[in-house]
Amino acid sequence: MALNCSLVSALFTRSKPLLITEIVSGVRCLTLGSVKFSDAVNPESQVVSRVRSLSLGSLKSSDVVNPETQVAEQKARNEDAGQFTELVRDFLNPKDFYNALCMHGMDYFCGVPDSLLKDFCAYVTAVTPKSRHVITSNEGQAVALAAGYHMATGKAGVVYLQNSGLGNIVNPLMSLAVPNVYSIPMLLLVGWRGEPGKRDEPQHMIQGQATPGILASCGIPFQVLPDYQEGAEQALYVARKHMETSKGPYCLLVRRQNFIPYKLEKEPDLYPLNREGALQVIVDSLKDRDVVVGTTGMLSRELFEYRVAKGHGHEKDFLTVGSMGHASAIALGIAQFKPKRQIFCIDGDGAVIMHMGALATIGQSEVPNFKHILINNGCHDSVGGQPTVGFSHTFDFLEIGKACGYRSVLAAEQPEEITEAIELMRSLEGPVLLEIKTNKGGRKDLGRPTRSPIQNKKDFMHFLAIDH
Ligand SMILES: Cc1ncc(C[n+]2csc(CCOP(=O)(O)OP(=O)(O)O)c2C)c(N)n1
Repeated sequence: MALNCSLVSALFTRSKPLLITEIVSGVRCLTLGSVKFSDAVNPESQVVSRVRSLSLGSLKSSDVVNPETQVAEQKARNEDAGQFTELVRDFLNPKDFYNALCMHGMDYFCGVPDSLLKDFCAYVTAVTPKSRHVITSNEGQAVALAAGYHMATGKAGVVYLQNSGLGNIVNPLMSLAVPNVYSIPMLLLVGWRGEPGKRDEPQHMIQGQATPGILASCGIPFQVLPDYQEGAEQALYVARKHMETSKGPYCLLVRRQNFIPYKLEKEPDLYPLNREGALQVIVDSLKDRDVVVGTTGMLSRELFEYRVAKGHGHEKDFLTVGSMGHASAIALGIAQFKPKRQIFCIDGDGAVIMHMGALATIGQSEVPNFKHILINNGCHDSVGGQPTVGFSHTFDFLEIGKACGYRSVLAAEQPEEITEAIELMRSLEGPVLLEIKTNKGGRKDLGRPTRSPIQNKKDFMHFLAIDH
């Protein structure tokens, strides 16, 4: 097949390559020394500050407070609290907590990054040798890895995850790690999204409420990780003692903003676009009846905002707000039963890697209208930018896609290449895989969908019902 484009840098058929805050500012109500209520915070500024830190709608960039500023502001409020120490808001330093873990003999780390743990995960990534830190494909794999580590060393590893990943660990926890089966001690460090009483997205609210119950039904003892160093050390002591005696997992639930910021060094940009730039080119290249399934994380939020900016409705897009790694299977289910429509799944590298078995299922399915677009930014950008294997020189999504049975695979980087590749995908028999490598990073002022998941599903089903 001759392609009149420098745009698609690689295209293969099956056999041969063709080409191609809640820092609510509420604590500052007392001055140092004599208590003067005249200094109490103006309630209006409190409201502004609250909106700045947490609005679920779209934010203006000027309204966004960076974490360092938040910490500095909070330190100032803490000073204002004076002798009212009960009003002080504490933070754990990732470094101190890391050192405390090591002192308790827990110096092997594995897991899937989480936004609430991002500063801790960033510190682990920065200081731990590769042999003692593995960012795993999914959370269940981390539990299994920690089990292997324990059997080889007799020690307990640290498994970190977001509570969204609890479902992924239930099987290896219950059939491998718990005291009544193989009895494997490990420390689970779980970011508690959707903690009751905190504002969060619908899927996190449900998971957050269920989190203690899930742990309890699995028989995993847990406590909330304190936000001050002495408390955290005490919790680690309890965890270690528990793991020594019961020889099973112990869990620390990590609340929002428990850690002060720690940032990984920014890597140089290698590609013409970032995820959002690539997504916008994709959306601009789609046709009216095309169906989109967006992956978990920032991508679906960017998609939602771009539809607003373009004056489109949202009915063409299914936003996979949770269910990380399952967008492609959702799209496959649609493609099988909507053969006249072109189904585009827009995926992320972390998500594809998390449930990479989906590539085998898709590759072996004979679904000509399934079009898979993978935006590979080499990291879990939505939760702090910790690396995936997506950019490794010895790893290749397109080769995997080919080996799984995708009819064609393509690569594109430049905007014109992406447009041309999507046009080409439309004419090719699926399943087709297009990889777009991008820079990491996104906007800080990204809003969240203002349509609920149920509204999204209803609109989307109406759109799917159009049968021509
Ligand atoms: C089962 C599960 N584990 C972890 C998360 C937290 N999480 C949300 S988005 C994301 C990263 C997704 O990475 P990728 O697919 O590469 O997309 P990017 O954020 O880089 O655009 C993670 C780990 C989750 N939502 N669900």
